[in-house]
Order: sequence, then structure tokens, then C-alpha cells
Amino acid sequence: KASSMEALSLSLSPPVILTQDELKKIAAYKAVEFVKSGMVLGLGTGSTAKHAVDRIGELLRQGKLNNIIGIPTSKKTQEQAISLGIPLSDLDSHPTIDLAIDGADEVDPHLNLVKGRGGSLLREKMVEGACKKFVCIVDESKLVKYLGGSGFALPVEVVPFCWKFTADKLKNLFRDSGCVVKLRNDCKGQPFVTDNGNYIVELYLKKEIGGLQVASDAILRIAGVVEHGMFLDMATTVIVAGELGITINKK
Ligand code: ABF
Repeated sequence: KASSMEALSLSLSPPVILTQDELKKIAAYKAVEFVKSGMVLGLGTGSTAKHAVDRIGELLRQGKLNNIIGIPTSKKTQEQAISLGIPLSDLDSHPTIDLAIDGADEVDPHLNLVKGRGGSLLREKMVEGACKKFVCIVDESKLVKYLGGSGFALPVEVVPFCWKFTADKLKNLFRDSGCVVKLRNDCKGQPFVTDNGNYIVELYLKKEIGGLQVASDAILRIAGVVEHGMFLDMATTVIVAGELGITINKK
């Protein structure tokens, strides 16, 4: 699969030391070059996607883009888009989206992703699953050898009802990977509540999951699970901004 990917590298010259946020912005601006007037756009969430949404707003204001309809992936992005004057709609009215631009927490060599550390994985998966093209934008710190390889958690959105019962089922599913499960808390130490009124259980896996699709199906079979943060075979393009330039990886 990896060999079928087309990678294009663009050097930044002259070489400069950029902050992580500047790299995110470079990836985001590159992705917005794919946007054409008249498109229905999935608007991502997170600090990388925020740059893309800002840029779309700017191009609309300048009259360089017209007739865009945005489908936000979170309440936060919805508020941002409204403040920028981006016309919005939803999947009920626009079940097919031309292009979505969104960040990720991890990208593996096959362009599979972990998303959802920002807490918006369900709406992101619904919107990005409805896209003809999904351009994922990251700085190079997000590249991993395998999903879970960054040492951070795989987020799973669960219903609040008996969440411990669901968390135990998840832990049991990955018992061979030495899985530790934790409920995500907000900054006040209370359970983090998603835009959909659910909780997030974080799975810390000590080794690589063998068979991502099998693992995905098994997680989704647990009744209290709403969705998980593995985005398998969904990104059509991943734009990576690093110190040495931009790499555009296509499926
Ligand atoms: C969204 O924002 C999420 O799916 C992902 O969890 C996060 C990435 O955050 P950032 O762009 O702030 O690094 O794309």
C-alpha cells in the first residue's frame, strides 16, 4: 500500500527554523490551494485546521473564493466559521462533501490516522466519511511508524451511561497489548463532555495493534461505544510540513 502512494516534496528555501504552529499553518495554507469556488467543504477542528478555516474566510472576504458552503466538524469550528462569515450547512442538507481539510494526532506510513485528541472525532468521522476528498494536514511531529506509536492514547467516544462498564470491555479487548484505560477529564477535573454529550475513554496501548480493521470492528461492536479515533483508509491526501519543506502524500 505504501508503495502505491505518490509523495511530492517541496523544499522551503532558504532553510529557516519554524515553530510547530508555523508548520501547521504552512500545511493548512497548502491544503486550501485545493479549494475551488462552489465547493461544499468539510471544516476540520484543532489548531492546524483552524489555520485552514481562517484562510478560507480570508479568501472569501477578498473575493478570491465564492459560493463556498462549509460543514463544520465541531461547535468550536462552527463558531469560528460564523465569525469569519463562511456560509454553513450540515450533512442532512449536503450528504456529499467535495473536500474536507482537517488535522490529525498521528499519521502512519499507510496514511491511516489517529484523530480525536481534540474531542471531535465523531463529527469529524461523519463529515470526512462523506467526502470525495479528505486532505489531512499535519506538521512532521505527527508521523508515526504505527498507530499508537506516539505513546499518546487512542480516544474512544462512549455514552456516559455506565461508562466504566464500557471502559472495562475496551480494556479486555486489548488485554494482550497491556492496555490502560482512562476517562478523559476537562480542565476542572470533571469528565470531558463531547459536542454530542458523550464521554471519551482513552486507550493507552503498550504495543502495536495487529490488524487495525479487525480492532476497529471489535471496538465498534461494544454496545456503549459511539465511535473511535482510528481513521482507516479515509485520508486521500496527507500534507506534512517539516523543517525541510512540504510533503504531499496521496493515496
Ligand atoms: C483534530 O484536531 C483532531 O482530530 C485531532 O485530534 C486534532 C489535531 O490537533 P492539532 O491540529 O491541534 O494538532 O484534527
